[in-house]
Amino acid sequence: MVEYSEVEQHNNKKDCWVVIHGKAYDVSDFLDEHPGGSGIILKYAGKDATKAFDPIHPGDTLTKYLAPKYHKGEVTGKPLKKAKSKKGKIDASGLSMAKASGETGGQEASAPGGGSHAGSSQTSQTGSSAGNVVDEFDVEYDEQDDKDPFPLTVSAEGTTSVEDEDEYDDDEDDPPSEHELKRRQYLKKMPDLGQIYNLNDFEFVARHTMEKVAWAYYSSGSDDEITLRENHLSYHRIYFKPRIMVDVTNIDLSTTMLGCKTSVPFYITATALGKLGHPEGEVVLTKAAAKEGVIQMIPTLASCSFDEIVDAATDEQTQFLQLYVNADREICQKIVQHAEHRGIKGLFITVDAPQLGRREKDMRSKDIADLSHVQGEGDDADRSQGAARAISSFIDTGLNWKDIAWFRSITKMPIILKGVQTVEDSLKAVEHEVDGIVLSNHGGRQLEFSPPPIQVLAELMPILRERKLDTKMEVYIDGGVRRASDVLKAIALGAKGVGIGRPFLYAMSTYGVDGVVRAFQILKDEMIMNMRLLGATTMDQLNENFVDVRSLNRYIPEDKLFGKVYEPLESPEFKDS
Ligand code: 173
Repeated sequence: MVEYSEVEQHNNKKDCWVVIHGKAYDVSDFLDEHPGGSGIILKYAGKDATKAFDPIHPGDTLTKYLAPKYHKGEVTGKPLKKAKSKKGKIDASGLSMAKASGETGGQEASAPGGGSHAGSSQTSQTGSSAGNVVDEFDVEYDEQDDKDPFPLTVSAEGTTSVEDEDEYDDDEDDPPSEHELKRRQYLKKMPDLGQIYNLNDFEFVARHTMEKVAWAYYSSGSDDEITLRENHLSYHRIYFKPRIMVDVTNIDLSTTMLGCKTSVPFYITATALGKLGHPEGEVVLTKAAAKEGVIQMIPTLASCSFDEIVDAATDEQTQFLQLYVNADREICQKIVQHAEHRGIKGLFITVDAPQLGRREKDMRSKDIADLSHVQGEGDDADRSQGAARAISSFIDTGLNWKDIAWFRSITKMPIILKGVQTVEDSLKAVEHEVDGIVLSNHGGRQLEFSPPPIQVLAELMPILRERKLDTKMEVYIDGGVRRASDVLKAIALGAKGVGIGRPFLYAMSTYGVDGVVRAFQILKDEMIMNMRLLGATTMDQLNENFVDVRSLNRYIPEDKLFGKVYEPLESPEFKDS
């Protein structure tokens, strides 16, 4: 047993303890070895680091990597509280000072736990100034909605609060930010799941209810996010060529991927850090996938351990593995062979991320520079690294075509390159006899101006067919998919399956397993309808004759006048009370 007051003494670089899940650990000797750098740990020196730790580290990390002598035992007592401003209120003038000194977005670094499932959060503030409260949600509301259901007010003393609510949790170190107060209001008034009609609705609810850091991490794209947007918008430049007078009574959505049967032509693609969105992490997706017969690709950088995710699956379920290739090939081999042993049906090697892209939303929200409480740590902390960049340092920048032979030598699993972005590399992949490729630009999170995958697919498939190479490997695609019509366009153009990432994360982060199941059902529903209206009853029947891609590379001017009179679709409403 250790007293909390004792833990609080060990709060510097030479002598650093942290509390994780109620236990104290001495991490002083480990600071310099931490793959994410020492700064992120020092932020929690002498404090509870559980919320930052959980999304990034599988449950067995501490027992596996920290020798028993560093385990200091159960912690008793409570941390000394910081002085607070008035209960339920934020001192707005204090916040504006933080902003003036450049400390904007001073979020707790990688504070985990988002969505309705998270416990109380621990965020500091975005700036605002007394008498002139600017809230990001207000701004968004101005654009999208007539009325902000949870307006912020500024009182005479210059304090800010959400109307009618007293939201200060006594267990919190710091007063919650305006943003955080508002998020909690939205959380209480979430639309019922029945009010969610499409995948964008999940995204809308997620944007308002997820913790800021989690939302920033999931939603961000690289640079100006042009590729992120184009991934989706490019689907709009493809039209269908529907057939009439076809008996469409029975529709079959099932297909195969790498020889494995699946109920639908889409799969859950790999996305890192699931516990940022939901405290149970990726197993939420696994459970939902089991209910609806959807294939799941397990990420290397999941919050749950690989075995936890495999253990959560039923015997009938199919899972693939996404692999970030470790520069240490021994580790890499162990991961791959363990996956094969556990029944993984495909190895998806990520090839578009020798370095992580600059994702500025993410970087801003993960400012780890707040080291003011740590002795000996000044203003020189590296502010540029989001958690993702920091934990990706193991990825082998030397990965190249010759390595495929090595992978072949260590596994019998099908090998698929994930992140192919050109026709040229697709043809090279055939030459190297891989079993498949995923046309992908990592959801617009890596190279800005990498082409939209659907555009590459439309260019690639006729070439593969002409050279009789289309049967040599399976072609998958991901990025920007939000509707079943997007999925069907890709299948018609020749994709074997379509990966969907963020929408399922948003469904998971907002409504848990039920949310993800509903997301699957919405897509299935849309797909059956689309198939009937297209005049096709099975995936096999869909081919390039069902789509018109002539507009894919065409600039379509905006019609401003029409834009003014058109009434946009609505997002689900948060409840009044
Ligand atoms: O896109 C990502 O964020 C990603 O793939 C990643 C890579 C390394 C660490 C965490 C996430």
